[in-house]
Order: sequence, then structure tokens, then C-alpha cells
Amino acid sequence: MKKKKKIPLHTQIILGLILGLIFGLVVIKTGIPNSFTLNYIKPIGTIFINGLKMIAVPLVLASLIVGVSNLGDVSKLSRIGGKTIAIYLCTTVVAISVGLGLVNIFSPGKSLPTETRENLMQLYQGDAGTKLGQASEIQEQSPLQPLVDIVPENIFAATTNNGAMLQVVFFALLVGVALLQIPKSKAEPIIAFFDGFNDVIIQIVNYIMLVAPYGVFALMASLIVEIAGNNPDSAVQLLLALLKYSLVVLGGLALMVFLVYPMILRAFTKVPYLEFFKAIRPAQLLAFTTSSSSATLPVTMKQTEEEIGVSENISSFVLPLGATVNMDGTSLYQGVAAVFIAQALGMDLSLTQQLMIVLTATLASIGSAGVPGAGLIMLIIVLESIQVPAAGIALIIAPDRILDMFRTVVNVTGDVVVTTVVASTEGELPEGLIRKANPFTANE
Ligand code: DAS
Repeated sequence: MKKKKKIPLHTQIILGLILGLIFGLVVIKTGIPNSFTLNYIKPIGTIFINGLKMIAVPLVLASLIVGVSNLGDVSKLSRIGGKTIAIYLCTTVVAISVGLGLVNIFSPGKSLPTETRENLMQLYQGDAGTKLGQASEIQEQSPLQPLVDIVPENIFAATTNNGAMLQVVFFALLVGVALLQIPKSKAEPIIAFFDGFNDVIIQIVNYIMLVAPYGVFALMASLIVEIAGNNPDSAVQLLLALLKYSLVVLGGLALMVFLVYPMILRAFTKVPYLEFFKAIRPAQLLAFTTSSSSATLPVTMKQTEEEIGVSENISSFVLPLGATVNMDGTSLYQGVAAVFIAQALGMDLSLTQQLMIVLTATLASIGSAGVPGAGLIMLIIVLESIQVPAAGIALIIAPDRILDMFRTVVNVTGDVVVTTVVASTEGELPEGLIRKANPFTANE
């Protein structure tokens, strides 16, 4: 019997988004009572968001501990390990800075009319009210308070509260490094446990993503109905703001791929960018369709070794690490999304808060697993760290799956760029592709 062809998940989610949009607009136009949508449709969206929040802490704990302990041992943290992590961190900070620059220049969230913004604030009042209260409290605290807050008094209490995600990240990094320093015989069973636990969590993320089409439908429909309230055209304003937000994210991702990465390759290697682009296109296409860096990893490694010529011992260390801890696309998106939500809620972010975004989006992208939707889940860390209501992710969930496809392409491209730079500086590229002299000298 012919097996029924399943519609790919991302197509289902995009369908859910479009149907939610139509359903919301129909409810507004036909005067169907809002109570129907809010009592019978919105709860499906709430279940989806709660599922994402539920999995955030275990996802961070598992993927970070496994990511750090995958370094093998502290000695591997030697020249290659240190160089790899340093370059990964640099490209991530550059990506977030590009995102923050664009979202502050174009301010997509500020295009909402005041009334819509107040509507949104009402929607998240519970969170925003306390958050605004906390934010004013924070102004009176010592400037080092954010550092103090990273160290949990009680890690088990921290794991039960999404607001303490940074504390979970801090604890996970400590555990990962400690596992590298205790006797191998003692560390192995623990690493094996967290490795298996990581797979279990990623499987649960896949289950949650199965709800995504219905969750996105419900969130889109209820968002339209709630925002419209008694003023339908404010729903249109919100959609226009969401479109502007998506274009800012896509613009930032394009800047990374067509400007930043070619500059890095030209500075540290002699790999022609067009050749590079052609070599990794199969990995980029797979990243786009699967929205998963981890699923793409085997093809990423094959293309990097066979088409670019990076040696196997460099690619087999740098790429798996990158697929776990280096997500330039995701960190750029998290920077843009955090500021957009704050703008949409009428919250002006101070410079300190924006710098906090650089730190937390770097950590959030390190903690994001290479699976669909991970970046959205980790966005909660960034929002909590700048006192923006995490419920605000409901605003940007609608286009998220489409943006996930594009940001995963940038994640994978960034991993290969760094791998090529490490190989070039280690003399492990084909002869003609290595830049020997100081990378910033004029053309030799
Ligand atoms: N889909 C993730 C990845 O595989 C990125 C993300 O969710 O932001 O890289």
C-alpha cells in the first residue's frame, strides 16, 4: 500500500500561521464574540508556549554540559580549543551587535500605535507590571548585581524558575568544566548520562514542535482578536510591525552571510568566497529545510572536508562543537527579537540592558541545541535578563518557524567559516588556501 506522504512540519506550521491569520481576521470582521476565541482557541497556544518554557531549563542543562564535556579533556582546550572557542565567541558577539544595530535603527516595534502598545501591555500586565517594578528596583542596586545574580544560592530552586536561567547556564558550565577535570573513569558515566538525557530532551522538543502548527494557529488567531479589541486596524498595524521585525532579522542574517563572513575569510584565509559558498551550498540547503544544525552536521562535515579541504582532525573537533555552541544566526535573531518585544511593549531599554542582551544572547545561543525551535526557547533567558515579560514571545512566535530556517543556514555557515579559519591558521588547508602572513597585511 502506498505510504501517505507527510506534509513537512515547517509547511504545516506555515499553514497554521496563515489559517490563524485568516481565522483572526474573520472573527474581527464577522463580529463572532471574542470570548469564543479566547476560551476555546487561545488555550491551545498557551499549552504550546508552556511546553517551550517547560523544556527550556532541562535543554540548557543537558546541551551545555554535553557541549562543554565534548571538548574531550582540558588539554584539548589547548591552542586549537582555545582558538576555536575564542573565534566562535567573536563571531557570535559580532552577530548580536549587527542585530542590535539594525533593530535600534529601524525600531520595528515602535511602529505600533500607542493604543495597540497599551493593549499589549495589558495583555502581559501581570508580567510587565512586576517586571517594571523589578526594573525600577534594579536601578537602585549595585552595578555588579547582575554578576551576583548569576550565581544561584540554590541550584534546585533556580531550575524551577525560568527567570533564573542564567544561573542554570552558570551551573551547567561549571559542571561541564568539572567533568573535564575529574578522573575519566568517574566522569564517563556522568557524561554518558547527560548525553542520553540530552537526546531525551531533544526528543521532547520534537514532540512539542508537533504541537507547533496548532499552537501557532491559536496564538496568531488569539493575538489578532485580542489586539484588535474594538479597533480592527490595530491588528493590521501589529502584522505590519511583525513583517518589519522579520525583515530586520533577515537583513541582519544577510549581512552576516554576504558581508561579515567574506571579510573574515579574506582576512584569515585565501579561500575565494564564491568557491566557499558553492562548497557548502548542500549543507545550507539541508539547514534551511530541516532547521536543524545537528541534523545537517554530517553533510556540513563532508562538504568542509571534501570540497574545502579542511583536514579531518580539525573539522571533527570544530564542527560538532560549533553545531552545539556556535549559533550566530540564532544569537542575532535573539538580539532583534528581545528589543522588538520591548519596543512593542513600550519599554525603553537602557544601554546596560542592551549590553546584557549581548551577554545573555551569547549564552543563550551557546545553550541552544541544534534542533528546530531551540532558539525561540532560549530567547526566554534573554527576555528574563532584561525584565521583559517572557510571555512576550507570543508576539513573535508566528513568523518564528520561517525565520528559524534562515537563521539555521547562518548558524551552519558560521561554523564552516570558523572551521576554515582555524584550519588555515593551523596550516591544515590545501597549500594555496592558507594565508601565512599577518592576516591584515595588504595582498601578498
Ligand atoms: N534551529 C536551530 C539550529 O538548528 C537554531 C534556532 O532554533 O535558532 O541551529
